[in-house]
Amino acid sequence: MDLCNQTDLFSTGEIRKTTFDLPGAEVTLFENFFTVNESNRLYNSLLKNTIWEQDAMTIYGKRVNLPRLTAWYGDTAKTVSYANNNRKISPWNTDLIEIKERIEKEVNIKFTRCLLNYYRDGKDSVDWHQDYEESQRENTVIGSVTFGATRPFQLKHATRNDLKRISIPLVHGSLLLMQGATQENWKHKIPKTTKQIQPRINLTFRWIK
Ligand SMILES: O=C(O)CCC(=O)C(=O)O
Ligand SMILES: [Mn+2]
Repeated sequence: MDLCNQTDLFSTGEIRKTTFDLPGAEVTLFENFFTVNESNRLYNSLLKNTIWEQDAMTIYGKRVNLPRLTAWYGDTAKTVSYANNNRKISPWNTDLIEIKERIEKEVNIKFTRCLLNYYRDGKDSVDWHQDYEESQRENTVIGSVTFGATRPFQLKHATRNDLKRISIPLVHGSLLLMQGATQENWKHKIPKTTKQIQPRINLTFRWIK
């Protein structure tokens, strides 16, 4: 499937870098980080080859399915605690290694984990949250890659309501880097939409011991 035919939008093939001026955060967007051809290939391959799971969380004592499918990949066969579930980590595959190594050229870190999210339609979403455990949010890096439909990525300050929220459209083939104190100070979400939209795959590369 061809997800995006906007070849003339970035016809030079150049990466477009945007830095956001948010107090206590370092957020940078790279559009066209992957070319349209690479993005179409990786979307189709990840969709087919990822071991997608329906995870659940407990809210007021009730088990509730997450509104998206997820998968954990990474360096080890250890389990991680995420949304109250102990999930197995699958070993990196060639697609993930290709993506990971491209991001690692931009940041001085070797990622150990990747969480993949599959948003099947506009009803799938992720609510306000901060990445990493609270005690481990200082000076972190998240490399977030999008393939498929564009969804708005919203950011709001965790404690200050005098600061405006921002919304960053994450397009096919984009990389969003969140670094420094971003996870300590800001929350993020992907809202639901009633619009008819195509599916979207998001990958967040993380450094977790
Ligand atoms: O889908 C996205 O862009 C964000 C996903 C996310 O925030 C997460 O998995 O922690
Ligand atoms: Mn997140």
